[in-house]
Parts: sequence; C-alpha cells; structure tokens
Amino acid sequence: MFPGAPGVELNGRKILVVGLGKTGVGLCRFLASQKAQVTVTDSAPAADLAQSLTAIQDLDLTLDLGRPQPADWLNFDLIIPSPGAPPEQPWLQDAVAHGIPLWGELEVAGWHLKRPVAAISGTNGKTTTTTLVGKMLLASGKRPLVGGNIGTPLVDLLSQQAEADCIILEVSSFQLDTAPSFRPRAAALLNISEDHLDRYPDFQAYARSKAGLFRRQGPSETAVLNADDPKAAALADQVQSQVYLFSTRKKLTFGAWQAGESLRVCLARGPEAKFPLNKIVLPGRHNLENIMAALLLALEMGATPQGCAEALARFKGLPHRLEWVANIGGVDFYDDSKGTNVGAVVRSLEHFDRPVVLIAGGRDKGGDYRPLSALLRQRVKKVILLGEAQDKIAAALSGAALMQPAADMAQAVELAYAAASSGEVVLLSPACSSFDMFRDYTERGRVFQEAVRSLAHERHNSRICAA
Ligand code: UMA
Repeated sequence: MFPGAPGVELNGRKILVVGLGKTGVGLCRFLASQKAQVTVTDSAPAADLAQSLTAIQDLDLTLDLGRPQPADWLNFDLIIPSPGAPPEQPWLQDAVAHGIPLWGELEVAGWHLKRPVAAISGTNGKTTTTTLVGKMLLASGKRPLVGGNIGTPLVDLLSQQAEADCIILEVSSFQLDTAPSFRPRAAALLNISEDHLDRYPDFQAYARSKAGLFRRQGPSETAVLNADDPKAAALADQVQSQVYLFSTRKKLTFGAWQAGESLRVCLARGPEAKFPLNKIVLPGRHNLENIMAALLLALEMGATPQGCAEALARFKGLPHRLEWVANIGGVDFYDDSKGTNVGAVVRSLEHFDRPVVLIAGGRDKGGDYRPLSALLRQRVKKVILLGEAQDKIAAALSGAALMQPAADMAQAVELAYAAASSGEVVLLSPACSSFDMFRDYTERGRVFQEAVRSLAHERHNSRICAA
C-alpha cells in the first residue's frame, strides 16, 4: 500500500494508468523512468490507440485495452486516472473502498516539481491567459515552461525543469479533483459558469472543484480572482493566500483594474504599472479580464512591465477563439469553436454590436441554454442548429430567435450565409462539445473554416484570413 505522501518513492510500485491519451502516454514514460511496474488500461481497442501505442512501444509495461474496466483493479498500489476518466466510475470507487489511492497526473507530477508554478483555471479564458503569461515572461527574459490542460501534460515538462525558471500551467477542474496536494506559487481563477454538468452532479459541485485550485495555498502564495465574477470573487474571503483582484468595473487599491483607456496593475511591492488599451492587439472585452489576470500572474512570477507590454503588443489571440476567417459579400465569418459552454457563447455574442447568425450545437454537456435567451433576442438574427443537442437547444430557446437545423457543417455555413446580410456576422460558437461529429473542437473549427473558404472561392466578393 502507498504511504500517500508527496515525494513518495515510485520505484517498484504497481501502478495502473487509466486512459492512453496524452496524459496516459506521458505518465507511462515518466513512471517507467522511475522504475515503477506500470499497467495501462484504456476502454478503447488497440486499433483506436495506434499513435499512443507507438509512443510507448519501447517501454516494458502491461497493456489491458478495449474494455470499460481492466481485468483486475485491486492489485495495485496506486491508480492514476486520466482527466477524461471520471473517478466516480464504480470500479474506481471499488478500488478506493479497498484503500487504493486514486491520484491524478497533476498530483503525481506535482511531487516532482523543482520550479515555482503559476496555475490558471476558470470556465473560459484559461488557454488564452496561460499562453499570454508564458509570452509575458519570455518577453521579460525569463524561461517559462507552459503546459497542463493547454495540451502538454505537466508530467512531460518535468525533465525540462533544469533549463526553466518557472512553470505556467492551465489546470482543469478534472485535474484539480485528483490533485489534493497541488500547491501553486500563484494561481488565478478567471470565472465560473456552468460547464461539464455531464460530469458533476450540479453547478455547486463544479464550482467547489474549481475552488480546489487554492486549497493548499498559504500566506506566502498568491490567489488572483475576478472581482466581476461573483462565484470567483466570493473565494477572496475563503483562501489563505495573498489575494489580488482584477476588475473592468471598479478601481482597486491593489490588483488590476481598467481606468478609462488603460489597464492599471499594482502589486504589494513595486509601483503601479499602466498598460494603454490602444497598445493591446488581442480583441474582445472579455479578454481584458484574461489580460489583467495574466499581468498579475506574470508580474508575480518575475516578468517586467516592459516585457508584459511587448507581449500585449504582439499577441493577437489563439485559433478557434473569436477568430476572424473571411468576409464574403460583406458578411464577416468568425470561428469560435472553443465556445463549448453557454458562458463562452455569451462573451462572444457580447463582442458584436451588429446582427449575428449563430451556428450552435454539438454534444450536450448537461447545462441550461436558457441564459442565452436575452442575448439571442437582442443580437441574433437566426440560429443554425447542428448535432445531437439541437432539439434540446431549440426547446430551451424557443421564441428567442428563428432557428433552422443543418445536417452538417457545410450546410450550416450555407444556411448561415443565406440568412445574413452585408455588414452582419456569421459566428460558430456552439455552446456544446464537438465529440458527436468531430474528434475535438479544433477539428470542428477547421471544418468550419474550410466550409467558409470554399464558399468564399465560389463567390468573388470575398476577403479571406491569410493564415
Ligand atoms: N478513457 C478510458 N476510460 C474512461 C475515459 C476515457 O479509458 O473512463 C480513455 C479514452 O478512451 C482515451 C483516453 O482515456 O483513449 C483519453 O484520456 P483524456 O480524455 O484524459 O485525454 P488526454 O489526451 O489525456 O487529454 C487530457 C485532457 N482531456 C480532458 O480533460 C478530457 C486535455 O484537455 C489536456 O490537454 C491533456 O490531458 C493534457 O493535460 C482537453 C479538454 O477538453 C483539451 N479539457 C477540458 C476542457 O478544457 O474543458 C477539461
């Protein structure tokens, strides 16, 4: 049995890795390097895991693939579920009941950290903020490693620590749920709105999971919280760490806030720094929140105001997040495939002050679509519905806008273009996950962009994004 403490010896331990995606592959390689006895299980058959299997083919480990649970789950010292594998599954709960610890990759990798970590969580904006913190530190002459939920698991970064000053991690609620000792030097919670209700029993449980970001912090660590987001701001009185708030609505003494045409940042040490909005190229009002959180974290981790300003002058944003794709006959097409929950769609719709034809739908995540009603009435000319969730969305938003179903993305783009007039916007912002029709949100965004480009080529009155 495992002693259950950080820094624990992995050598010779019998460890079960659940899931052979990016996390599983990284874990297998790391655990093998620590001379653990590794078994890896995945509910998918070997034929679907070819890429992952190639990445671990040189390792001496046991495979148990292609069934919902492995043959024997009680014969291990530790089980490490991938973020996508819910710990609530009966066989994993049976293991817990038998005293086997269930710790995630963030927990196990966290035991081997040698550099301070800044962590970013929140329902929306995590990836943009994480990327920006990394760029601000780089522009300040620092050597950050950037990873986590953004795509490179922490376990893959461990071997590069000697060449780095700090680690910037995007952290999901799934990762936090199985990382009881994770203790970031600085951590930001950007916002909390409904998401992943296919995994959590209710919104409160999801919000509690997000609060886990700060659970081990003490007074020598920093918590960065969104003062304009009631759920995130409420944590200011509960965390043990030094709190910096950020707000676009009110002036603060410390933290970050918008004052007219600039952002101001003031930490407990150092003078107030000023970042003019006209020197920031990242579009979208919601991104001001992400930028303020990034500034606070980057400065806390040793960035300079000048380096931060340089990064802000260059960073235009990430693909599939309010990404302009083309203008066809005066209609602007935007790819916001990463808008996978209602809160994200609200933020994206608020960005436009002209009529929008919205393409939405995909796999439902158990949330409530009704908070979109008011914005739909104000700004949305028509909703083109895609995927499994279309009946649920149509029922929830009935009467708020005209709606029309589409069989696939190409037809959705055609129908949206037919509904839009010159000067208006077609926005793909699905409020759902992509897994019913696509491998992930990037593939969905790519298919949308291809459909838009092929429409643009049919018409001659178009401008297309150079990228
Ligand atoms: N699997 C099982 N049993 C299960 C569930 C899944 O065996 O009960 C198997 C699947 O068949 C598959 C593998 O597990 O082969 C996939 O594991 P995974 O879903 O954890 O995927 P990874 O590739 O390891 O990616 C994970 C994160 N995925 C999820 O949280 C769902 C990635 O975030 C993250 O980039 C990566 O680790 C590195 O940290 C993605 C994500 O969608 C982008 N995150 C959510 C979000 O941002 O909203 C939280």
